[in-house]
Amino acid sequence: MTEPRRAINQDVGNESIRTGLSEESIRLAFLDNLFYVQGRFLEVASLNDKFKALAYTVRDRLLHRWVSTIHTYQQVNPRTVCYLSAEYLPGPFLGNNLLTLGIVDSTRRALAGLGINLDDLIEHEEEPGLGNGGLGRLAACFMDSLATLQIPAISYGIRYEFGIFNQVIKDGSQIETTDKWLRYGNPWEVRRPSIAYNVKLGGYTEQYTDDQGHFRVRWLPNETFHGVAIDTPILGYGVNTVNLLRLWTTEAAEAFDFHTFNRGDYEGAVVRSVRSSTISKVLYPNDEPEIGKRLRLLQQYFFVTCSLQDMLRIHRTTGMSLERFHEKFSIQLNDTHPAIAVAELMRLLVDEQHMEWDAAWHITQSTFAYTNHTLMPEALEKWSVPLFRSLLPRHLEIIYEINARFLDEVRLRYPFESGHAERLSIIDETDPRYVRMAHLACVGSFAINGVAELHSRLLMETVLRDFYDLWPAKFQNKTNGVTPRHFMMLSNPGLASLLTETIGSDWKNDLSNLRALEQHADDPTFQECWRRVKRERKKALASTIAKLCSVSIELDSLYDVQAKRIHEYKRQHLNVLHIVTLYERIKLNPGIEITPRTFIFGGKAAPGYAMAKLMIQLVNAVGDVVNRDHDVAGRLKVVFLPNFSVKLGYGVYPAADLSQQISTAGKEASGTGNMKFSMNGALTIGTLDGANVEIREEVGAENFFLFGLNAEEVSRTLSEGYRPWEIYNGNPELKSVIDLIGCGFFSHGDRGVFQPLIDNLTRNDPYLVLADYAAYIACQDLVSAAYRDTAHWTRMSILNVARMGKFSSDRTIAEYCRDIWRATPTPVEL
Ligand code: NBG
Repeated sequence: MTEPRRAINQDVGNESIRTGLSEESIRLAFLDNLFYVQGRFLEVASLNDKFKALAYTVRDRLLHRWVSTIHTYQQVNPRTVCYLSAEYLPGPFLGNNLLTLGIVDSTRRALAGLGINLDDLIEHEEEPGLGNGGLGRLAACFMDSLATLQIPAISYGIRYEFGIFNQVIKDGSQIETTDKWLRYGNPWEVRRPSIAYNVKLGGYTEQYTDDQGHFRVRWLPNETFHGVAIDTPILGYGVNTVNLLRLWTTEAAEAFDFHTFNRGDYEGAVVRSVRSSTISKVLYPNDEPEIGKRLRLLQQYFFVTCSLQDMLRIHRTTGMSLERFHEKFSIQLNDTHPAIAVAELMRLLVDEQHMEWDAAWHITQSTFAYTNHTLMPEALEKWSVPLFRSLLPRHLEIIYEINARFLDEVRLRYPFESGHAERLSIIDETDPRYVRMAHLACVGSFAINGVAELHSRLLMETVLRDFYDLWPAKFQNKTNGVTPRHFMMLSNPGLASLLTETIGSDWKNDLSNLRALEQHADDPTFQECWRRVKRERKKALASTIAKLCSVSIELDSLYDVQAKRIHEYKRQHLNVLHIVTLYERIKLNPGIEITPRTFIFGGKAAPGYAMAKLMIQLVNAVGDVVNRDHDVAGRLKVVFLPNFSVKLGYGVYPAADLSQQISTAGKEASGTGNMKFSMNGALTIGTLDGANVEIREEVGAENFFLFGLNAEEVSRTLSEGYRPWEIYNGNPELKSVIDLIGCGFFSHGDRGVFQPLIDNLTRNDPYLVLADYAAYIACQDLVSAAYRDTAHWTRMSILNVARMGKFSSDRTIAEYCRDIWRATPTPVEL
């Protein structure tokens, strides 16, 4: 048996094995944790035991930096950013924490000495799927950048027991299964039972006069439970700053009701405790929110009140007066999910801290800033007034009061126009009435931003136009970014070392330094290395695909990838129309010269979104026929990667040759996958939508495949009475493609399966798939031709990477700090 040595006070040379970074310290710490935490010795340890022992070993090193961070903050009392987000998608932690600590190699050697392969342990980790897509992943990139830029920050959210569902593909269709990410425990988190807050629900309010004769309101809820903090340390790259991801979980305030219990109603006694513990149970799997789900409003209120109470507690420890709350904290609302915070902070200040309304409102309006992430009208959250009143009666009163004062201001501003008050009101006065969360967020915030230039402009011109007219100075743009640590260094180590060998390592903390690559873009030797890196990643993805989809793909084919949530506006069906177009061309003309392509799809459909699920079925149905057809063998393959996740993404982005960013112009707020692909040397085929516009500006029009209507043309086309039926009839190639799908060719002769999709495209087509079809096909033909000129393609690929500096989330966070949060770096010494 391998003898573990006791850790505490155990030194190796002059290192403690709890904190040391040398190979020997890590090896001993690993054995120690395996024995004393997992209760195992090496010979009988399972893969999970080893993974956990290593995770604890790494976490020890994080905790050490965490304590130093807290000490520093206690001394300096810095301004702190609080990010409120209902979703986080951090990906697996092990690989990233090793990278940020700079101990990948020493750990690899330490484990190798024990006969363990580090990659097996990294691969074993299940990621927390606490988000749906771009919004949650953006929050995770921001955490990485905040810590790396040494900005004091707390990210608040919900620790869902079940995250985003697992997607299984059965007979070509999506089946959802439960995500049990906590099944084997989560070694990264630290539960804080002493950091817990009361959460009230329902009931009614009561007015009273206090001892000093002040008018007050109290809320008498009919239910109370607890939110408990569960913390995960987030270490910055190359620095000692450890920020906090603080997620709340529910607990019944009393384990069960003893009164009921003593009456002999044992079951009734536990019911209440069961009910409240369901609040943080499960993530809503819609990437655009749906209206009116009671549990969802509960979740939002739950995490918001715990977070605000926590900030008030921290604020008290600083000794600052309550009036200076907004000097200590800047709170960012990640979309409208946490917008109830505006009313909740007012309630805490006015009802519980007995502050005057005006003073409280000043603090509230100086604290919050709001980021909008979508223009889709159906995604603008609203809650029916009756539902709202039944759960949060006091908040409804507060919102009415905020609204009354706000509308007085509006009427003063527009004395002769009544329409403004109605349009701006926080309450939508239809029957039943609704609380408009975006309006609450706008009124309660000092800054409002979109996530890409085009999106911010469209916000000001359309959805939030009246607010923009009223308060133009509140509006800003903050173009999204992604972290190069996760999406280059961690996921594409081969590329990272090539970059470092070629231009030094300064790019890791300042991505604009990648510009230095430009001078190598035409160098044949460098190009050769570049292609070798890409080929390695393509090979790795091919083996993943072989494993997950049982399809073998050609390494030399063009990997044409679309990985993102499945949605009509993202237009995965446009992609499919192109595939079928190529397929038909080959069938009609078997000798035709075609650039071999592998079409790779990934992404989940919301379980209740029938059309999106049908799109998945279509991809698989087409793949099923194409992949078996000998006429196209070696030229076309179509695969759908099941259960796309951050972890799978790490394998996909670096392997892509072509990145599909083909949403209807004006619909995709920003996109962030577009950045991850381009940063890894994929070229983009895309519309002028979201951040595509800026990516194209940066990499150069000649290194980007642009097609399709722009946002203005899209709205003009729709307003002039769009007739997709005429386009279908006017384009023989398109007609034949749609007819091939419609006649059951891809569905074993069943004409019914895809009919809803075809009807939608030919009769309605709200996302202008047919309007953009011809331009898309022509552009894809250019892509095919370009891919055959290897040297030129490689040059474009290099230039894409060289010019992606703007899209580091470090740049985004630096802008938020400068223009919104007024936060500055606070370095931490060990
Ligand atoms: C998404 C947008 C994306 C954007 C991310 C991050 C929502 C509500 N919005 O385009 O669809 O990149 O937010 O900003 O999830």
